[in-house]
Amino acid sequence: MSYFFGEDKEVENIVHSEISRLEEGLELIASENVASKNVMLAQGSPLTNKYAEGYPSKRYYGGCEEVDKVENLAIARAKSIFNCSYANVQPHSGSQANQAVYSALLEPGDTILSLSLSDGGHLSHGHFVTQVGKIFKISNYSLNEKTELIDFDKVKKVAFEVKPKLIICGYSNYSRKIDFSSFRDIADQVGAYLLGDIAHISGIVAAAKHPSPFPYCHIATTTTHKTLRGPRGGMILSSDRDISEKIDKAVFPGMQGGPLMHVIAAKAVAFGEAAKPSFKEYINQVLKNAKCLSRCLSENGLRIVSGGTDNHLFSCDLRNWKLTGKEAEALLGDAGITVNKNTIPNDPQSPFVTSGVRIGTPAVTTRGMREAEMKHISDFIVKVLKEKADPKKIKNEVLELCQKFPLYT
Ligand code: DSN
Repeated sequence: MSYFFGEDKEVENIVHSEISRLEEGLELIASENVASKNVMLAQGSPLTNKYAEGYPSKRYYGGCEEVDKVENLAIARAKSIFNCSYANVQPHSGSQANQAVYSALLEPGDTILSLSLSDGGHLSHGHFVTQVGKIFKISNYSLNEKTELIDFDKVKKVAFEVKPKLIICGYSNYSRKIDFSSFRDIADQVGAYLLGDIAHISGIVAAAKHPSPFPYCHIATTTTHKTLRGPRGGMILSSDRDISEKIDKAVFPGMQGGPLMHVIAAKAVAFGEAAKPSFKEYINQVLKNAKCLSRCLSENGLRIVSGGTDNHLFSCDLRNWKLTGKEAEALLGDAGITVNKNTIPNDPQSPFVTSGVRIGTPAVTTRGMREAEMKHISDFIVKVLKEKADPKKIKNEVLELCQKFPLYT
């Protein structure tokens, strides 16, 4: 695929090099995907020029008739695929969507209860290095040490101790289904709101291959670019009218200025794609591929956190193979395989080193890869990380595989 920037060869060259990197390598970062050409065309459209502070029919600028239509379309499609009565499609990112929820529902000093970052939670769920961690009191629940699954006894115990105003479920590095109903039981017992951060799994929810956060969560947030395969951005969903009004005010004017109307157009395109039967088939294959790849690696002696996966990702404990996450990320990078280091539960290493890598199948599945290719990918990983083969040699084999699955034609 060729992009022409006319005069700006410097930027054009970088974009072309990035396209080559994507074409010639295996993208296994669980939070990344490959947006369609139609998503990119909408995102690259002249709608980038429009200021539209406010909401459809209630803007602070003239000339919003057309962008009103596209925002309304994105909202209608989002409500339909997630089966809820409210969507705010303006958040620029998942973290900003979460911050808008906190600002709408909480007062400074209120307590948020979330999964610790090291067990698979997310920075924006209140890590102490973030603004959220400074403004609110943060308490964490952790995974069950034996099963590495959500331990509802632990969640309940800590919820009763700290009496949170908000409980967050939904994670960055958790490979099992989320039992929203059990979280809601606990939230009701302590009088807390329940937020489902479905950033990672929203595509799987849209395809009805993971239980919906509704009606259990008061509110759900998501990014639009992970399994949902849209443009980079965020979104907030709910079916509670009082909450929705507060969220709208929290997003604008509370936190953000002008919405990115070109990105909202691209979100509308992605939501349209997610409603098609072909998207269900895609998500089905993402799940099959994640199961297959984790099983192949496990058969080669790699420990998979919690023993496997029910979604698009899984977390690998590299200690059996005497490697840190940082080392594994670099070695696989040299072989043209992109992963990210990630802490595992009770990780003895720092978050910058880690004992694990997280692996996800959304992007390679978009390329058309299936179980047969997952077996090849497992072999590449085993050769590089376990058998200590020269990554540069494996890179040729990776390239051969990638050339059979062109990304941009
Ligand atoms: N960075 C995203 C992820 O990789 O899960 C979350 O923000």
